[in-house]
Amino acid sequence: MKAVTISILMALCVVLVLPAAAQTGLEPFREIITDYYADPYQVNISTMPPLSSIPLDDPSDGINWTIVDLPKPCVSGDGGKTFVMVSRGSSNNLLIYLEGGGACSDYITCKLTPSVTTLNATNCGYCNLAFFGIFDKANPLNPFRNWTIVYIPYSTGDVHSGNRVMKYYNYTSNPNENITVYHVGFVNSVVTMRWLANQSSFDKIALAGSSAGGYGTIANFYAARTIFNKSLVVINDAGPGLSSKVIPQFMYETTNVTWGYYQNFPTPALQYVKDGELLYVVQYVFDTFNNDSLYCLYENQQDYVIGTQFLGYEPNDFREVLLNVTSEIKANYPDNFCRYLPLGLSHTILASPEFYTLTTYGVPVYQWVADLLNYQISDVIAIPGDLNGDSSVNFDDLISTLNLILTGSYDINADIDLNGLINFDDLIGVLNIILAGG
Ligand SMILES: [Ca+2]
Ligand SMILES: [Ca+2]
Repeated sequence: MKAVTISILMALCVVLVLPAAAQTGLEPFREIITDYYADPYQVNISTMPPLSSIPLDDPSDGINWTIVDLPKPCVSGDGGKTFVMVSRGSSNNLLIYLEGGGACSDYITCKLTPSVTTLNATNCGYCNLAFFGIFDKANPLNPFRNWTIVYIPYSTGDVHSGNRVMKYYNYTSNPNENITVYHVGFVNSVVTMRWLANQSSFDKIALAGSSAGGYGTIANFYAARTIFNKSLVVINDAGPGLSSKVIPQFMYETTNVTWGYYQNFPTPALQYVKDGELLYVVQYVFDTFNNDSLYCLYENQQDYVIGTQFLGYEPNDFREVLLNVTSEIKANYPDNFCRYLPLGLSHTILASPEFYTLTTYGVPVYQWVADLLNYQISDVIAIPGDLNGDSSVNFDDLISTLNLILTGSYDINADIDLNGLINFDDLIGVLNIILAGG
């Protein structure tokens, strides 16, 4: 399956080194239809129902969603109507969740996976999809059990950041084939947040998102902090805010133009971007609001979907960039920025059952999140070969690896070659780490 993916990506790259496809984009195969789609702060929200009219959701029987339509000009990526889902909780706390689901910035990437630009909603929205992980309200371990949860579906291909309408032409065969995409995720999310802020003053506010929704937390952090006018906790689930250096569709220069997100940030915010890495922008929010909010990232260090499929890195090269960028932000804002970085090729966790089972060095993910909501932050970063979490790789870890082999057990921190099993190769791998200085 990996080989297939890589060959698809290689095919894309071959196509994209055609002379017309300069690094700045695919002009003339891209056309801006509407430069700035809508000012989300001017959209009339008075047609939306009062939050208090939405039934209180009893958590004991699981989550029950209520659909709330977003007013025009909010639209899905194909121009159709769009909505949010609400589960109203008994506490006065609010979680806003940004759904994931890929990204696109040209004909190929938008057309090949229609779900990127189309809301695939059943008559109950996503109610039959979103009930694992943080949406499993029946689970007593769920830190959001009694919270009001607002789920913002994703179909705009723009990681919830955009405010632009684009037309993309088929540059591989028939240029008369084209697709129009409403990259207006930022309009939808800001309208949703304005509606909520207009309802009530909440005690605690959290903004979270998975994958594309994780990237979306970067684009919406400043807006959320401004609209609610109070501190908040942001949990970015596997949307590390890094850009590709080799895949033209997902380079910073490309997405900034096709989604037009630069229009949605205050001008000084994007001056924080370094080397095309958007994650640095969270520092602007810390600086602007006296470090009163938290921004924390969950991400697998070799996340195959983000690191390899979208950004084009070898897994361990992605790991290096991820650690470099996040360590710099951590050094700058030790009390506001934190990370939970397991080893492995996996992707998201917030909407998965693994939210309750994955543990790194004795810290379960759900506990790490629960602590964040109480403004207690911690960095949990797995080190290859360090099985006991003492931040060094030494003889104890070698013995532990040997024990794993003898008992047929598994620990990803000992799986040096990430092949899903612990064997002699990993023992040599741990030994080499020790010999290299631990
Ligand atoms: Ca150790
Ligand atoms: Ca192995």
